[in-house]
Amino acid sequence: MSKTLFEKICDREIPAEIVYEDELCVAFKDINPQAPFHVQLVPRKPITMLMNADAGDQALLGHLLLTAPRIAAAGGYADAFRLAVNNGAAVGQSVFHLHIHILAGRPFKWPPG
Ligand code: DGP
Repeated sequence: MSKTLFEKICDREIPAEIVYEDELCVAFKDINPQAPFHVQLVPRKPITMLMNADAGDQALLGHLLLTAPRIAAAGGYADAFRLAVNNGAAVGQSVFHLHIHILAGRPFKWPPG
């Protein structure tokens, strides 16, 4: 099966500004940032979307959620950041490899648009 775009970034086959990586995940700056700080945190495992994660991914998903705040803090945004996961094209998912948007550095509205 062909690699997803984000797998290629994880494997350094496509350039990206990687800000964090470990054995389970990679974080890199978004190519089209929607905030002064906009990083994608992706599991190395190419889960297409959150709906397709299963019980075997529990530790991985926990790891991602625990890692995201540390990435925000390393960027200087420990106190105020937003995490977002788009699940499905209808809500804006364009890359079908699970990713957590980490956004910070400007005011955010609620509810999101
Ligand atoms: P989503 O719409 O939720 O699937 O978010 C996909 C994000 O991925 C979007 O914010 C733009 C970003 N993105 C897409 N292609 C690339 C790329 O080649 N490099 C980087 N760094 N980010 C990308």
